[in-house]
Amino acid sequence: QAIAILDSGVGGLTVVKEVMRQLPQEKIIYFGDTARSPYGPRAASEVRLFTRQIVDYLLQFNPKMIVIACNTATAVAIEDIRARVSIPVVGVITPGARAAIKTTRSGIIGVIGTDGTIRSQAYENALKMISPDIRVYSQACPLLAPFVERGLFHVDSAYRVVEQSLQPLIGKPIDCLILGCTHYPFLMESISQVMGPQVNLISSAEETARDISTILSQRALLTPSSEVPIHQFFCSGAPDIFKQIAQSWLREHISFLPVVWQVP
Ligand code: DGN
Repeated sequence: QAIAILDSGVGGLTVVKEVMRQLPQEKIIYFGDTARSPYGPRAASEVRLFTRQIVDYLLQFNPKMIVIACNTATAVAIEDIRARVSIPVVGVITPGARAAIKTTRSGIIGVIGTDGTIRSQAYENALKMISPDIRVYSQACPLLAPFVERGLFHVDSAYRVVEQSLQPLIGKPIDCLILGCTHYPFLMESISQVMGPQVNLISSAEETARDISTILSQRALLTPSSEVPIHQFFCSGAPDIFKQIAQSWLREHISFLPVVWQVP
């Protein structure tokens, strides 16, 4: 049985990479909703509907777990999905918040994400649930995910867009910055250059993969290490750019078969 992982596009591949590293024997079925990306500017009700449609599609593969590797969808749809399926559903916000709390010394944390994620205040709530005294500076960066979706992470214009987007956080007394969108680790170098070495960057991918591992092990659902998985990737839009980004990001030869699904 596979782990089903979904995102609005290529962002969830940052979580896939970490799952492959921590749990190399687990089979992954990935769905990137590239035809309807970005999710950030959409109404919460629409993101909930899209997430439900993707989960319904993925359920045909009888997965053992659903991972919502999209902060925007986690923020508004995770409870809805949990109520609809009987398998474990893992999101990326609680793991990201937990990783930031472990890292911060000052208790002052920055969060960047899509408009939808920042508007939902899901990170503030998750951070304050773990540690009520934490101070949070949030900033929506709506231009970044669409840039990544086009495969433009190393170009000069990407650096300039990152610089511009992060401007409101410069000079704020934060000691760590949560990359509250799974697309942002693709821009890690530029973000780190703009924020400087005193700010730790937190990607929720590592901590999310750890949660996946813990839950699978608690439920005796881990795949025996002798198995060699064949992963499957699906995207709803044009497959070429998705395939190109996935192969360069995952940097290993995987059996790769993107299938275009025309979303309703
Ligand atoms: N990767 C998604 C997230 O983590 O929020 C959404 C990016 C987007 O669709 N704009």
